[in-house]
Amino acid sequence: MDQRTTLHSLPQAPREFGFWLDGAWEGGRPLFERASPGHGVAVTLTPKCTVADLDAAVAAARRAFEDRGWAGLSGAERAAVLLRAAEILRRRRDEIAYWEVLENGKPIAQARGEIDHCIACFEVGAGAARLLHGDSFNSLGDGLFGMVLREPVGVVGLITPWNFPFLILCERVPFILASGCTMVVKPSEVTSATSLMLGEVLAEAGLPKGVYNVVTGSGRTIGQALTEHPDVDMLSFTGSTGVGRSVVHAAADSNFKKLGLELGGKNPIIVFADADLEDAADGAAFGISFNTGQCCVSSSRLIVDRRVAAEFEAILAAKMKRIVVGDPLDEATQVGAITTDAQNQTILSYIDKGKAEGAKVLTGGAAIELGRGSYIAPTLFSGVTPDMAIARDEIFGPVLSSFTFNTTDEAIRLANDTVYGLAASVWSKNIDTALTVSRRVRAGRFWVNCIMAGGPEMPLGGFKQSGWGREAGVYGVEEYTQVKSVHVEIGKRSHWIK
Ligand code: TXE
Repeated sequence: MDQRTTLHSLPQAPREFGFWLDGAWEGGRPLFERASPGHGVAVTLTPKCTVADLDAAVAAARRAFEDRGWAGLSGAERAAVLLRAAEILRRRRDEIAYWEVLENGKPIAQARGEIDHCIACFEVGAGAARLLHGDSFNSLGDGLFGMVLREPVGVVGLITPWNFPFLILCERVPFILASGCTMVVKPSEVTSATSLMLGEVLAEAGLPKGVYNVVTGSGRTIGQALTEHPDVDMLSFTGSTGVGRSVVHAAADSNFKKLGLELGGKNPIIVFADADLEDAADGAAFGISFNTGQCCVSSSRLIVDRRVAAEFEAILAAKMKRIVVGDPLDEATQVGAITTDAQNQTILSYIDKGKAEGAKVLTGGAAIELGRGSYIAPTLFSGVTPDMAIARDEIFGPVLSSFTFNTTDEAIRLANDTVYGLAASVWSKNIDTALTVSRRVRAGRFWVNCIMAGGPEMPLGGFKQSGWGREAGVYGVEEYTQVKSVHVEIGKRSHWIK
C-alpha cells in the first residue's frame, strides 16, 4: 500500500503514544482509547498522566527556562529552530493531517489546509522572534535615560480544545517560543495525538530539551492542576467560557499567574441589501458549516436587511443544501463528523429547542445517518427572536439563526446584543456602511465582505466574555513577555543627604 492509500483508510489497530517530557517519550501510564468520530473505530491510545507527571513537566520547563539555553539565544537563533520546524512540518504534513482527522472528524482536505496554516505560523513566529524589541525614553532629561525591555514571562501552561487541536496549538506555540518562554501543553483528552507529534518535530528542529513538554489527561485532573500550579508563570487557555472562569479563580487562588483566554463566541454576520448576495450567502454558508460549526469564530447569527431577507435566506438555504457532508477521509467531503458524543447531543438539543420556541427550519434540522459516526445537516433557522436560546447561546455546531433589521443602528445593536465579542462580519458594497459597522461592533476579529480570512500575521482574541489577550503575530509574542523599565543615571548623582 502506498502512503496515499494508507492515509485514506483507517489504521489496522489504534496507535499508542507516550507523553512528551524533557525532550523524550515517556510511557507506562494507563491509556485512554479514542474512537474516530467519523467511523466509531478505535484510532489512538494516549496516556492518562498523573499530577506527578505534570509536576515533572513543569520542573523540566522551569530548568530549561532558568538555564538560559533557550531564553538566552538571540532572536536569530530561535528563528532558525522555528524555520527548521516549519520545514519538518511541510515534510510530515499529510501524516499529521491524517491523525488530526482520525481524532477530530474534520475532512482530510481541510485538515491539510490547516497544517499549511500551522507551517505559516512557525514562519511568522520566526520573523517575530527576530523583530521582538523594547523601547527607549530619550526624554527624561540629560541626567537619566530610560529603556523598556521585553523579557520572556517564563514557564507557560497551554490548555487547548478539541475543535482545532493542531491549529490552535500552532497559533500559540511558535509565538511562545519566539518570546523565549518554555512550556507545558495539556491538549484535550480526545485529541492529543498531534500535540504529542509536535514534540518530535521540535526536537528534530533542534529545540533544547525541556522547552516543550506535553502532559495528556483529563481537564479535571491535569488541566486543573496546571491552572493551579504555583511554578507556572502564565497560562493560555482556549475552551469553554465556564472553564475559563474557573481558570481565572485558580490563577487568583494560586500565584496570580498571567492569563490569556480565548473563550466562546456567538458571532454576527451582517448582510446589507447592497451586498453581493451570492457572495454573502457563500460566506454565510461557509461561516457556519466550516469545521461543522465547531469554531469559536463561527458566524452563528445572521442579521440580514429586512428588504432582502426572504431572497437572501432562499439563496443561502439552497447553497447549504449542496454542502457535501460525509466521511472525513473522503477527499470530496466539505463537512465531516461532530467531534464528541456530548457535543452531538448538545447540538441536536439546540435544534429541538429552536423548533419548540417557534423558529422555522429552512434547511437541515436533523442528524444525517451514514451508518457510523455522528453527522448533522447544516441548519438554517428563520424568524429567530433575540430571546430564543438559539439566538443567545454558543451552540458550537452547524446551526445558523437568522434575524432581520431595518436600520444600520438596529443591525449594530443586534450584533452587540451578546455577552461575547470574538468575531464579526459585514457584507456591503457601501464603504461608509462597512466601516461604520466595523468600528461599532465590539469584536476582536472583523471581516468585511469576507469571513474567516487572514493569516498568522494578524492578532486574534476577543472582547467581553470571549477572553483576554491576543495570540499570533507580533502581538502574540508580546503577550508572552513581561515589560521591564530600566532607568540609567548619566553622570554624577545629585545627593539627597546634604
Ligand atoms: O470544553 P472545555 P469542552 C465551547 C463550546 C463547547 C463547550 C464545551 O461551546 O460546546 O465549550 O467543550 C480542559 N481546568 N468550546 O467541554 O471543557 C479540557 O481538558 C483546566 C469553545 O470540550 O472548556 C480541554 O483541554 N482545564 C472553544 C480544554 O480545557 C480544563 C473550544 C477545553 O475543554 C478543565 C472548545 C479544568 N477544570 C469548546 N476542564 C473555543 N473558544 O474555540 C476542562 N479542561
